[in-house]
Amino acid sequence: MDYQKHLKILNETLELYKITPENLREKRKSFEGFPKQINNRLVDAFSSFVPLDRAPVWMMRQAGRYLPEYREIKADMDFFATCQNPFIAAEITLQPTKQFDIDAAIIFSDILVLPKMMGMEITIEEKKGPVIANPLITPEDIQKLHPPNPEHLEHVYDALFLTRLALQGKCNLIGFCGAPWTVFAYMVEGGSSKLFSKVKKWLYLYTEGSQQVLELLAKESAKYLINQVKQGGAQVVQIFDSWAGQIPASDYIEFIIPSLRILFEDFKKECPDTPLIMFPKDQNDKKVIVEFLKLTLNEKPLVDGFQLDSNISDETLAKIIEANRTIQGNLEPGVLYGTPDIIKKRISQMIEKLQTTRKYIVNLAHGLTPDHEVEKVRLFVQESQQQSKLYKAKEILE
Ligand code: 1CP
Repeated sequence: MDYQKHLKILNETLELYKITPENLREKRKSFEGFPKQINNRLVDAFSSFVPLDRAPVWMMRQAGRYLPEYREIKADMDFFATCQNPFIAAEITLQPTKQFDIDAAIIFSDILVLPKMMGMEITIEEKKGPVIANPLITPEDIQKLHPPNPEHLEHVYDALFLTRLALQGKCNLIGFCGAPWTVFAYMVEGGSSKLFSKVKKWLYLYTEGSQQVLELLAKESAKYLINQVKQGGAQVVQIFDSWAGQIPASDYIEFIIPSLRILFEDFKKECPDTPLIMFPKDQNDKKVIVEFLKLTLNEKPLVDGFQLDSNISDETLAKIIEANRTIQGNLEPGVLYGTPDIIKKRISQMIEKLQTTRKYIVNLAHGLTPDHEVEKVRLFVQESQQQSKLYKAKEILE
């Protein structure tokens, strides 16, 4: 397949740095000094000192099917083929940065890339989403898992490296992984689920086996994130726990947070200065957030910021802000189906509520979906920036 015809944004960078498929790996391994950071708003939103003219803005799932230029590439290539080709993955990552004046790019990949490299046979099917041919059924199946061959993840670091070069410091670059619990849920359920009955059975019946897998995923995810930073050039990392809300807060604290702690600690030992954002979706109980806030290493927080969903309570929010951590979010993505008036109004309400801390990043409460319109997404970005700037100006006057 002639993938090179799809490299519309990346081409200039490849020419500038004389990068070819043959020399990419070697260039990355011997490269020093990324382009100077011109826009560092995302990273600065984790500092208590650097002044910001407005909150940074980016969107979860900003690269994807609602963009015609993404659909054009996808018409030719299978999903994991797009992730595994670093040139294509970088091109797709860059697409929303050309469409919108956003402050961050998130690497185009998937939370299931890691378990795929650990022995799970995963495909992404149209309309169905992820499908796993060999799910974990009983604890004996744990033996099927193996640590990923580090070679097999190098393409992700290559894609990050290419993206960081192409961004030319115009915005920050985010790396990510799935949280152990959410990845484990896919590995057991065999794909998307409504009831999560299989993974709950594992958690409460095969508790020891579950802990074993969660711990293995935590350790491998930490290595993966460290490499995304050190080898690829990611400047911030986010951990997606999309199915955090499937179990009660007390069980999340007892069974899930210990594995997350391993992930955070391993990561922060190697990358103490790289901001880490946690997204415990639908797990808003104050008890859970307090547990996260308690986690430290050498007196520094392990979790630097929280992605908020749309149901965060005022009480939980106050706890996070009081602990001086960054907040990110949280416009309900469905609002972007609405009229310009309602979009503007909801943005204004969000900013009034969340920009009360200087450590604030504008985002949605969950990802964009294929049915979002590009123009409405553009309105979200422009309007959020404008309103955030006005809010800052008002703050200074007062
Ligand atoms: O057909 C296609 O085009 C594939 C659709 C798709 C895309 C665009 C999948 C399969 N993954 C992705 C990319 C992706 N996935 C990104 C890219 C960067 C960006 O945000 O722009 C990211 C961060 C993810 C993360 C991801 N994958 C999550 C966590 C975030 C979330 O949305 O909750 C989850 C749960 C997945 C699993 C997954 N992979 C793909 C799909 C369709 C799904 C969700 C399925 C489900 O609801 O169970």
